Amino acid sequence: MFKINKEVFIKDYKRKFVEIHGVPLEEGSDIEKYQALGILVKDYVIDMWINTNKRYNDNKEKQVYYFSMEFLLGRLLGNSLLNLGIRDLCKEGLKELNIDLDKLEELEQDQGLGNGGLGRLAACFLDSMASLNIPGHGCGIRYKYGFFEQKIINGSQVETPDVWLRKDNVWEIKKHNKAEVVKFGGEVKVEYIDGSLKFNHINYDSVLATPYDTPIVGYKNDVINSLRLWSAEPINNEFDFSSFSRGEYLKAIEYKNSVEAISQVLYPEDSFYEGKLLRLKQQYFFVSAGIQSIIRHYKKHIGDLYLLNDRIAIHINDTHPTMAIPELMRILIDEENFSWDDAWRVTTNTISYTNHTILAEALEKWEVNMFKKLLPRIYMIIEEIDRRFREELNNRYPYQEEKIHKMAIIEDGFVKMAHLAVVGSHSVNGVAKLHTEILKKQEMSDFYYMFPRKFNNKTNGITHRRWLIKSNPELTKLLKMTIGDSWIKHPTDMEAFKRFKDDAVVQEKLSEIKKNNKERLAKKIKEQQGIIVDTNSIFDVQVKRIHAYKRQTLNALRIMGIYNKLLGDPNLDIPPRTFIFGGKAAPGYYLAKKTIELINAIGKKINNDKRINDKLKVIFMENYNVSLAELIIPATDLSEQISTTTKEASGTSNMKFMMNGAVTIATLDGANVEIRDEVGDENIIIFGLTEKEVVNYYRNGGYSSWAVRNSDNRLINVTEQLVNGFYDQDRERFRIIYRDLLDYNDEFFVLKDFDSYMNAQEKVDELYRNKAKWQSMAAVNIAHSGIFSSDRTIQEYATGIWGSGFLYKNL
Ligand code: 26Q
Repeated sequence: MFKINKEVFIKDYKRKFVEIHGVPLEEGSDIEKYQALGILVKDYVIDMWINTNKRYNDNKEKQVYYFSMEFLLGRLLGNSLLNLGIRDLCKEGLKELNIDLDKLEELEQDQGLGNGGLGRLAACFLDSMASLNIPGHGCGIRYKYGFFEQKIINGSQVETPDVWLRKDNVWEIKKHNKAEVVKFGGEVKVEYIDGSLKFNHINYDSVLATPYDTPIVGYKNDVINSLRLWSAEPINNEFDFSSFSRGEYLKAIEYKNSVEAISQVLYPEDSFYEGKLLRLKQQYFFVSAGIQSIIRHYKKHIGDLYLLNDRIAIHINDTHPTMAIPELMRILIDEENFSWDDAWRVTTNTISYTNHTILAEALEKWEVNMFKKLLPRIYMIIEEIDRRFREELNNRYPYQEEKIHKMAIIEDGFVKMAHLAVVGSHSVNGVAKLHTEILKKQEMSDFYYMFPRKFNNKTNGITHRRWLIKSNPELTKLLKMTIGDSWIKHPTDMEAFKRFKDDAVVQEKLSEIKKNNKERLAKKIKEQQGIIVDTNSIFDVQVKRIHAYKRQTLNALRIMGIYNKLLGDPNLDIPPRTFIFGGKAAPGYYLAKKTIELINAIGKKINNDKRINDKLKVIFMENYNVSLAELIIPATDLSEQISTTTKEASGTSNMKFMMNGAVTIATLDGANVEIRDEVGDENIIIFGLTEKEVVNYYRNGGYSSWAVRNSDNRLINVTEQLVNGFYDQDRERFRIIYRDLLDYNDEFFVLKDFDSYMNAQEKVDELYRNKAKWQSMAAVNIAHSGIFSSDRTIQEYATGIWGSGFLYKNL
């Protein structure tokens, strides 16, 4: 294991500081101190990084490549130090130099190259692969601008660009010599040479893909894996002088801009697909660069491409990287002279696919004409995959035209990426039990009946190193004191903590820790918004992307309902609550943006209403991101997981909250089901429509949101308050929410679940009043959270899908 002592660290740090800044440490600014520390850590890591790669090559271990359009890493300094096992030592060393490590860590910009759950999952997986000694690397795009920053101005979301590279990124290394060329456009000339067809791609435009590698540090095991992110550059980084001489100066600049546009910005939509050409370019750009570099490395170190799937696994994070399938086919056939059948065998056995959503509006399909023009050779290959697949379907289901249309890859002028991903891979997994069942029995049932053995479940997880050890040091200490530290390597050992659930001393300690974490958050709220919140109140939190299916509106109507009740009876005896929201709306998602406005309007009214004696406070935290999550989650008493049943594939914040001792109020959706199974009905509060009821309504109708509203006075009041000037003089401001709930019959059953949700919240009040009961629930949640470590998830992927994590020396 990496070893260093404090004295050496201090010496190294001082030298590094002077070396890069050219001034004495005492004269340096905090940001310079942060940079010096980051660069020093990277120095420490470099030899291990080289050794790790050498070992992988020498032992010919099976390599996993995790392809994802998004990696939501957050900050790296603290977690790298933690995983190297030197964080405490550095903290002490820096203290001797009068430097506060926590403060330096907070200066790091979040690396926010992702939208939400899917991108953060990729980041947790990288941490777990490295920590479990699994040779697994990320492959993605180095967006110049990550996920936008959110400002709240007059209660509305305003987007500003995330200029995360303004200061140097100390973690990445640019690898000029590992650049790849990616080809767009042009035509394919087919020739018949020596008895076989040759495909010649001509007149294409070239783009240079240059990789930047970031070290992913394993937990105290000397393993350093890589995250490789590709940046798009013009082939000739200088201006093309031949263009100048022809007087085509503007063309040269246009070319440069159009190339750089490819890795310019992350698309901020997370559940709504739009068939934009630039998005398609992004997808092929990083997939092609990634596959080419994998094959180049493979040929150099291993050689026999017919054994590719024994030595490497390629995983695609949702359908966004599905072009890995035709791209690998292209290289094997066009460049390595494979027969179609051999190429298909190797490709399908190499690639595996995870589905993260069943929302119809999120399914990717690309217009054939656009696709063909941008990627003519890739399109030809997909056409051939489709032709052969249809042949198979014809044999299996003769004369069942409708079924064949439904299942085909190219249909109605579109390429359906999910169909390509299922047909071209050997494994298809969902991200929680219920989600996988829905995929098998409903959304993908035709495919499931055809390829039953491809389908499997891998319930999501989160890295306990970031989401517990790093973000909640006091709870970590309590766990170590009570049950030792074996859980750090074996998270399910946390179950031993259950023994202490009714221990008065431990309960007292749990409540003290929660209180301290709430104070930390309260301080931030005061700084951000100037609002003082009561840390004895229930911190009731819903943080996630703003989306109709996640039902922030249900939460908002609930708060309006409680407020009305309090106005009717100001002496009503209820525990005070602080409602905390956070999350970004896609810039083009009007209803979601209005939801943010509504929450802020409710806050403005309630927070300033003296009549209710500060019993309620509503806070919308600006710019929710990974770092803010690390602050909010440990301070939460009540975790809101209230999506319409069947809509949330898994959810992962639900796991982070329970691991930090929050109690969950939830519908039986996504991984909430498994959380309930773990902690038992007594330790979670479940409400709302069941899966069967929801499916029944969607299939057979029978729901009238007007009827539900008219039968409940609370609902009549709160819906009217949306449009009668109660929360804003402008009565039209929230009209769209009103109409969505009533005139459009409330697609996500907000009104239907209102009563059950209100009752569940009353139960929360009752439970919270009983301090012992509440802390015992918290303890049980913590104790059962180990199973939701992404170490467990990755172990399952490795053994069940990738066949990695053991040596291939003897092959
Ligand atoms: C697709 C095409 C064009 C533009 C954007 C997109 C796009 C981008 C991001 C579509 C979807 C996403 C992200 C989806 C996502 O985050 N899904 C979440 O994945 C989590 C990890 O599995 C689950 O826990 C959540 O339930 C699921 O919503």
